[in-house]
Amino acid sequence: MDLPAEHTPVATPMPDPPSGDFMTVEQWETIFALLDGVIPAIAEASMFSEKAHLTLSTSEYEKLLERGTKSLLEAPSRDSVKEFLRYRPSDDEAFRLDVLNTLAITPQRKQLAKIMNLLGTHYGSLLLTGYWSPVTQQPVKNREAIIKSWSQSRLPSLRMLAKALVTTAHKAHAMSSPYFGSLSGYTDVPVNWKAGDGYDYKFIHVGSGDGVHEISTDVVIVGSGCGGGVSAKNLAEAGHKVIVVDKGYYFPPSQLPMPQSAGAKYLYDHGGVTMTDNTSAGIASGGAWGGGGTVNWSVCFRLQDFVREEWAAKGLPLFKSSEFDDCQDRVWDFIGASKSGIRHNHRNQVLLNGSSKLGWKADAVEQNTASKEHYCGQCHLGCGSAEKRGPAVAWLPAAGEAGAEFMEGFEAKRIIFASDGVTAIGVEGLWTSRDSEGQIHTPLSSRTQRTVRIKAKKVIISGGSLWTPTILQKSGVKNPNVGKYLHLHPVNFVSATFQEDVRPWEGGIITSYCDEFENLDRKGHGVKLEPSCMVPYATFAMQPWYGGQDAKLLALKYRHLNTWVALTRDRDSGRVYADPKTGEPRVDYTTSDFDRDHTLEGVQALAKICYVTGATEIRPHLGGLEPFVPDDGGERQRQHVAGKDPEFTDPKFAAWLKQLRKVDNKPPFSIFVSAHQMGSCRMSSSPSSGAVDPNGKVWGHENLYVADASVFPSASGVNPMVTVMSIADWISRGISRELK
Ligand SMILES: Cc1cc2nc3c(=O)[nH]c(=O)nc-3n(C[C@H](O)[C@H](O)[C@H](O)COP(=O)(O)OP(=O)(O)OC[C@H]3O[C@@H](n4cnc5c(N)ncnc54)[C@H](O)[C@@H]3O)c2cc1C
Ligand SMILES: *[C@@H]1O[C@H](CO)[C@@H](O)[C@H](O)[C@H]1NC(C)=O
Ligand SMILES: *[C@@H]1O[C@H](CO)[C@@H](O)[C@H](O)[C@H]1NC(C)=O
Ligand SMILES: CC(=O)N[C@H]1CO[C@H](CO)[C@@H](O)[C@@H]1O
Repeated sequence: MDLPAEHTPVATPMPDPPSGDFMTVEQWETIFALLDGVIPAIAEASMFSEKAHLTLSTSEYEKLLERGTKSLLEAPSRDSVKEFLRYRPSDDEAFRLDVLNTLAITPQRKQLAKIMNLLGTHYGSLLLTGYWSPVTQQPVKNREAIIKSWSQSRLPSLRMLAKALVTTAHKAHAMSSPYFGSLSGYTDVPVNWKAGDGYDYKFIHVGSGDGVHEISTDVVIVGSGCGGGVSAKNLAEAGHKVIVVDKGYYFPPSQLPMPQSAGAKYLYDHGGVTMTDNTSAGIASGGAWGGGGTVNWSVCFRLQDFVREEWAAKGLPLFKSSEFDDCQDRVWDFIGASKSGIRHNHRNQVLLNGSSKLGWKADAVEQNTASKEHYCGQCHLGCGSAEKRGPAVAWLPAAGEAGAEFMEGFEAKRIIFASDGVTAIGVEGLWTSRDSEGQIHTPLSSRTQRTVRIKAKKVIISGGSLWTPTILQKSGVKNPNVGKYLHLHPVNFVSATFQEDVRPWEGGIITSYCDEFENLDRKGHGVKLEPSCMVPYATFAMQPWYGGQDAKLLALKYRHLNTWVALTRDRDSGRVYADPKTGEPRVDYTTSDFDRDHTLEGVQALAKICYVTGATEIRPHLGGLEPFVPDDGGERQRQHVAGKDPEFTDPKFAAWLKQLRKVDNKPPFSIFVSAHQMGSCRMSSSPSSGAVDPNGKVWGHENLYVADASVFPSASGVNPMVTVMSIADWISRGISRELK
């Protein structure tokens, strides 16, 4: 569909593809042959070659067509479904490019190349697949069977390989397939899109030259996200000279939301997902101007009393004080958090309806949209309306009005200390300009790079919970608590299809939640149930795989699909450290048995909610569990009586739940994801138990502060943005008093 120019965002060009030379042409062909087995072209045996298609007998093929269209209210024509089934992703340049983009930044790409090499030989193939002929010469059917057998293999390395192939294929398909649009009606641009007014940022620009460029200010803030934004506003309004730097670049509302591939590239760290070391969890963190605040889902929660008590009991009375109430109130008012403009989409309504039918606590959740109805589900890729009052829209502009200065494209490399090694006097980093056209996709040769040193009386690190500890470690801050105690709020997903027209990409992403299970251990650990974002890659990259036919059918049902998360307040934690080669954050975190027990409770609860709201298929994202599909056309679901637990009224469903518990959510094979990183430089009452003191000052150092989610004493239990902002409000006001 062609929209008039004023109704579509300005395109953000992509850089040239990365080099694919970490694998040979043969190795690439082997990979794509395997990916054909994950998401195949499907066609009738009599008419198409089995080398390029998963071929079915006429009756099988007819059945598939029937299954594919029957669940759809406004089903596309048979011919268009056939065309979609015949579509072979690996023939599509866009699909191949996304696979290349993913693998080029995968730390394990060398290992992968070795395996592909082995598979290309007869003996290697025999060993790994049981076939003498390499996969490129096998029919698609056999390739599909090979991946199935790997995914059930007793060898963890083969299961991990299967998981990696499945995730790569699902993500690339969701990012690139034109059929999400043509069959489901999804568009990258929200309905009635119109760019809001952006703030006219004037970024500091440094001339080219060999030497180090030096700048002086009162306060330098590293990171323009939720913590940095609030700190900048407070300090600038108090009359101090402030410079905010971010490694990311600013994208005005006229460029937002971006199409998926550009969004993943420019708005997130590490192409959209940072994997933990042993691939047990994928982490999404914001990486553009505005940080996580540019991509978050507008959910506003105050820190709950039980968490405030827990933190106060750790020797941090701040959290029970009225001063902290004031911090939260100030933030709340400024971002305009409110429930009054909410219009729930299908997924949010199902969560409320289902909870009510089961007698569970659930409610609507405040949005930072200043009471405007903001019926848009694509903020995950940036918000074009500028209605959401995030750092780039609200906090930093206010700081700018008060005289703060800004620098995009500046990656802080280290903190500079005075000769005592204790007192911070600034930061040093590498600045990369835009090109002469103002673009950032062109090669470095067309842009200026310069080492810049920003001298300051106070240094605030607000790089988020992955980068902040990394920067401190690389600068020689020795406290071993720096980087420890990383919490992730790990989630498991549950998807379900519904008969009715869902259009899952529309409507506010999280406008409701269920907190019935938030305190499962009586110490404040448990799960919250929340809806998830439904732009195609966000839900499809995480789908479990039950073979090629199912993968194709599911994509066809996108318009009828909903996904939720069981979000765990994790008691246990992991660790962040700097990659010795790249200097980027690496994460060592595996959801503990204690915590994932809670996640699994949440998965079961979500499945019950889907059951009582009439889902036609329930699909927890746990590898190896077949979806629940009612065999009675939903009759038992319709007979469900409010207040009853369906586990005790429907034996079929009960048996399936039993299977669910048996399959379990053991990492790395089941899928955990995090959008909430916290605690990696935690606040403490003494240097032996944390990284910063109760004022946010790094223990053992002077003039050096942290103000972001990494100072949380433990997991917040609620979506963290408002808590980050409230703590940053507290810390930055303290710094301002000190400067005076
Ligand atoms: C997809 C998504 C949805 C979310 N939705 C919600 C929600 O609805 N509600 C909610 O409460 N929370 C939500 N969150 C979480 C919330 O956005 C984060 O908790 C919050 O942004 C954390 O703030 P921060 O200041 O710690 O870090 P961030 O906001 O992540 O900011 C860190 C900034 O520092 C910059 N930086 C890092 N290292 C360097 C360096 N070396 N040099 C220069 N700059 C650097 C980064 O580029 C980034 O811009 C969401 C997060 C994601 C990813
Ligand atoms: C992942 O790493 C952690 C910590 O190193 C370890 O305890 C865990 O067993 C690993 N998990 C897997 C599945 O390898
Ligand atoms: C939720 O419940 C209301 C009231 O019973 C009903 O009208 C509505 O259709 C339900 N919505 C969904 C999405 O289940
Ligand atoms: C796109 C989006 O929802 N951004 C929001 C993230 O969080 C901040 C903090 O309130 C909001 O102001 C942003 O609007």
